[in-house]
Amino acid sequence: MRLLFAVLALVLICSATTTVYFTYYTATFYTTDVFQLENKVASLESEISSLKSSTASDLKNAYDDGYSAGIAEQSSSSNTSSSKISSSNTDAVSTITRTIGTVEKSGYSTDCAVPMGGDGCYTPVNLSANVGDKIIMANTDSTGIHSFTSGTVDGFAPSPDGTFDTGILMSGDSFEWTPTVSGEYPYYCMLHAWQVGTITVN
Ligand SMILES: [Cu+2]
Repeated sequence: MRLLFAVLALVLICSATTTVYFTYYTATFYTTDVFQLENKVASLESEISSLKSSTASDLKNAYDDGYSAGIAEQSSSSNTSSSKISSSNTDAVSTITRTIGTVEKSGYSTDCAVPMGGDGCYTPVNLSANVGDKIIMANTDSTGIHSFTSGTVDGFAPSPDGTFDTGILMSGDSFEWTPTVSGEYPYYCMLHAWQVGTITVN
C-alpha cells in the first residue's frame, strides 16, 4: 500500500514536471517563434518602406531630369528666338529716353506760346526722336494741371487723333509713350488751347 502510494506520487510528480516542462518549452518556443515572425514582419515592412521611398525618389529624379531637360530645351529654343529678336531690335531700335515738360505757369498765361513770342508752353516745344525711344511726358509745372494729347487744336476746337493721350496730369505726374512709326506728331493740352507742341519721329 505504501509502495503503491509512493509510485503514484512519483508518477504524479513526473507528470507534473513534464507538464510544467512542456508548458514552459511550448511557451518559450511559441514566444520565440512569435518574436521571430514579428521581427520578420518588421524587417519586411522596413524593406517595403525603403523600396517605396526609393521608388518615390527615383520617380522624383526622373521627373526632375525630364523637367530640367524640358526647361533646357525650351530655354535653348527661346534663347535662339529671343537672340534673333534682340539682334534685330538692336539694329532697328534705339532706347534713348527723352523727356518733355510743361512750362511753369503755362496754364495761366499765353506768354509762353510761340505766336505770342514765347519759346513754347511745352519744353522742348519741338522734340526730335527715333522709333523706339522712350518719351516721357511730364507735368513739370508746379502751378497747374495739363495734358499731352496727340492731335491738333483749332482755336478752341480740339481734334485728338488717338495716337497718345496722357489724360489730365497733376503736377509731378508723367506718362510714357514709345513711338513705333516715324512721322510728325502734333499734340496739345486739352485745358489750354495755346499750349501745343510737336514730336518728330525719325
Ligand atoms: Cu495745359
